[in-house]
Amino acid sequence: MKLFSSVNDVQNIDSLVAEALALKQNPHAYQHLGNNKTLGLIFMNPSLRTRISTQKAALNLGMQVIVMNLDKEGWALETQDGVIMNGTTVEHIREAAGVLGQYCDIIGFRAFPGLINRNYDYSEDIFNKFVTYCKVPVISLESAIRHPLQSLADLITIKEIWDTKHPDPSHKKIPKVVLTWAPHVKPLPQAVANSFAEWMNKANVDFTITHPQGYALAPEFAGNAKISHNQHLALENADFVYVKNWSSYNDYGKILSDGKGWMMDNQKLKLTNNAGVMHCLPVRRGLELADEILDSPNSLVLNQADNRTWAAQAVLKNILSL
Ligand code: SN0
Repeated sequence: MKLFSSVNDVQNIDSLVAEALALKQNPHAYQHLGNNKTLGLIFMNPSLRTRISTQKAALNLGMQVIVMNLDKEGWALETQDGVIMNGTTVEHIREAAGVLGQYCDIIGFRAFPGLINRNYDYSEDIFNKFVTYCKVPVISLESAIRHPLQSLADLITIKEIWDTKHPDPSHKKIPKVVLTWAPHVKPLPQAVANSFAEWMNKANVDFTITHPQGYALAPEFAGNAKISHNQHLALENADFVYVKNWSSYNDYGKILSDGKGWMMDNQKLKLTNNAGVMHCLPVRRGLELADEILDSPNSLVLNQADNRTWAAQAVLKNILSL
């Protein structure tokens, strides 16, 4: 693997999940693989889990890690080609990425969408330019429209919990997974939801997406998922419920209503098969998800965050083994 930007960069998602779970059992088994190799983590937006878990994963593999919040600590970045840079931008992504690629063997890069121009965001312009100009393998730390390390950690979590609940290896049942839209006060990217859908559509699960009218994901991400505008019906017999807000794709980047009634709470949990409740974090308590769920054994948010390390380590291991 030379690029980890979406599920399409992975040959076999089941083997990658198995590899991550093996690393979780034996974190230091490959600590010489990363000797004398440098990982750069470059952020254009805030991060907690992605930054620390990827750093931890690299350290487990014996790598050196350099982290930079480029948006705050670097020169103002120009990403458009052919502009006369007589304004506020100081350095072009062609040079910035080119330079960073000389200092690092692998680079993780994060850039959120502007949520203003859909075609521009969905072209992944900034991420793709970074990949082109840095000339070393790149891991997406969340791009304008995808968050693949999160989705891999989510799939690891689902597999881990499902297998623990059904220890008999001959069990054939597949879990019902529901992605449910949640209210929010800020227009958020579709990235986490897009990626989760993209991974679930490839995984061996029964997958439903539920959201109010107007929040349909892009068709290439929704894929063959079952879609429902009735959250109660969608939640029936769910084994896993993934809670996430996203802004509208059709009315691009907009919040269409206050989303009243869509917060996941204990009342709705009763409709499910005692589901594990997931969220990528950071979560707005009492708005997206009720405290009573986050503070209950049904919450899997810390399991997911823990699995971020093993997701990142499996990906790094693959790139280092090139
Ligand atoms: C990001 C998102 O893509 O939804 C990162 C998730 C991993 N989340 C936010 O930006 C939350 C911001 C907020 O104000 O709650």
